[in-house]
Amino acid sequence: MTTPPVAADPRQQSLMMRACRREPVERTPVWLMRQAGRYLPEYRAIREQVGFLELCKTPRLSAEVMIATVERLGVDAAIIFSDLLPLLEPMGLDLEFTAGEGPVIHNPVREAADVQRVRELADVDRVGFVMDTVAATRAGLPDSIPVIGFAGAPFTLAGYCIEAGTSKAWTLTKQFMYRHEAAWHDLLARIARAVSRYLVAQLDAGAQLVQLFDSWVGCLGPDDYRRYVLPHSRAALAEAARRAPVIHFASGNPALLPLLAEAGGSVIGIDWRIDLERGWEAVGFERAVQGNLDPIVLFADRQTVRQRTREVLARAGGRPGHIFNLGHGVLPGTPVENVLELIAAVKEG
Ligand code: 1CP
Repeated sequence: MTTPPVAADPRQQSLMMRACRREPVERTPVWLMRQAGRYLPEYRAIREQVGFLELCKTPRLSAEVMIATVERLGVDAAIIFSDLLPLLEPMGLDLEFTAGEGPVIHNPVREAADVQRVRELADVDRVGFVMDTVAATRAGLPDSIPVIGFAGAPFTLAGYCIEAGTSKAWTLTKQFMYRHEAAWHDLLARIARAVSRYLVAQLDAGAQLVQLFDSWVGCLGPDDYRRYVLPHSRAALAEAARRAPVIHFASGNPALLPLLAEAGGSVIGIDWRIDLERGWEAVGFERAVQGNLDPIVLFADRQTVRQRTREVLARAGGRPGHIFNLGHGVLPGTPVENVLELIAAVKEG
């Protein structure tokens, strides 16, 4: 497939794509991590009919969920409706989403030798449903709305493989990392190669950009990030970054921001634990940034939501290259009217 030059391609001229390239925009683009999910009654209604993994594996429904969300919220980008974890299935991990408890992996990686049974993806056919979701989502939206593909970062995916699910402190993951350094690097290299292929396949299927989620890497300090994680995140991103903008997001530790930028990404995601201006300074003003309202602010009254939204915009200081988002995903139970208030406030500037 030949790609038209940026200036001639209407899909490259949206607010979001121009902000990724740090071009001037009429107003700040806005979308929200986890913008489709359990806080939306329409989504809960669909989930009463189908299980979560089944929904992910039904591209027509997944596309419908995200298209309806984009239309309802009036956001400037559509992340595909999928999840970080289905990629682990063709890699040999036995994944289940249990009601209420979230993801469970029935054959976790616990000993160094277990890494040998983690297969890197030779091709992406077994997650072809994700590429079909990208194509169906793209087909259902106007050129002004870019479609974002995504994957979990090597650390975050390794964390799920080792813990057998989610965790608060990622203690087993860190124990594995410190005790079995060679096997750790082997595991992350396998995951990084799979993620790289997966991101490129989503771009080939029609996504305009991709986001790498390192949701839980904030449990590490900067020296450990550099030693145990950075080379693998860099490997996961490099090929996609040659073709399209990449958003590199991590949560939990602002001290990692300069290292995230070093690993790669034309846009760096910033959480609320640092103010946006200082976070941007740490990333470097030559890159775009995405963030960073605390998602729990959305549980306050509408006036507070509006005021805190304006404060984030003020911290961006009118520099080119700010994409408004939360510092992490929308939480279940968030009042929908406050999400709409936030979006209206960003659009009013
Ligand atoms: O219906 C349900 O009960 C499932 C809830 C749900 C949903 C709606 C899960 C389970 N995943 C998703 C969708 C999802 N996940 C999207 C699609 C877009 C959207 O919702 O708008 C995306 C981009 C993700 C990415 C994702 N999955 C992340 C990264 C973002 C973040 O929040 O850091 C992570 C960590 C996951 C893992 C995951 N998926 C689901 C659960 C319960 C979990 C575990 C979370 C944890 O470890 O605590």
